[in-house]
Amino acid sequence: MKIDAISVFPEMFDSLNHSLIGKAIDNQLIEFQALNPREFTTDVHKTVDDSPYGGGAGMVMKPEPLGQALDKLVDDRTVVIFPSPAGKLFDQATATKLSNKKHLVFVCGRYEGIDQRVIDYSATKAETLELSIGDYVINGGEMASVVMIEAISRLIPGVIGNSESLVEESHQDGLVEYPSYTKPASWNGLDVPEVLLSGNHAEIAKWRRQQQVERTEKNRPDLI
Ligand code: JBK
Repeated sequence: MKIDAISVFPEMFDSLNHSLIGKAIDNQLIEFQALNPREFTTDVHKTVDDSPYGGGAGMVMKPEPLGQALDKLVDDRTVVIFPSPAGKLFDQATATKLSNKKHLVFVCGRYEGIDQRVIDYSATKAETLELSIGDYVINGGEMASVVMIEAISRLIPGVIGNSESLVEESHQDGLVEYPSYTKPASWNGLDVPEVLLSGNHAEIAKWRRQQQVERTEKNRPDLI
């Protein structure tokens, strides 16, 4: 898969060069590049933002540099993603769908957002999605893109070694994970649940499923 990001802070994507995703980039399972829209400015100050029409606080990202960056990267097989708190919620189902695509472009807004015409223009060229990673305020689309890229990349065959570790993990089956334990069996007066030491695999599976249901009911009733 090819993944591009358009961002005035391309260094914020350096974290992708570490860990499993970094290895997938090294192995050419994933090809990642970050492009700075300042490269497409023509004024001495390399201006990428301006004050909003209609007034209000903050600055809005100008359409021309982002539009030119899109022109350079996007074709009709690309999926363009605008991380935004105004977007649809990005979830595991979205990650799975996007992991089957050939080319993703993440367009990162800073400041108060992006001129709406950039999103409308993108939609004339390619499938275009506004996606939110959650209901909180961060300073731009970069870290939201990194989160989505990690969630998507790990679903690409070969990126994660053990396919079972993919299936077993949270949310794939609509419940949160069961609690995990390792040695020692007793630590600081806290004991590993007896059943996990029993060797009875049917009982262990039953206990884990019960734990998943209890934790989901307690912490994530919205999933039930
Ligand atoms: C948020 O994707 N998001 O959720 C997002 C992107 C950019 C700014 C934001 O505050 N929440």
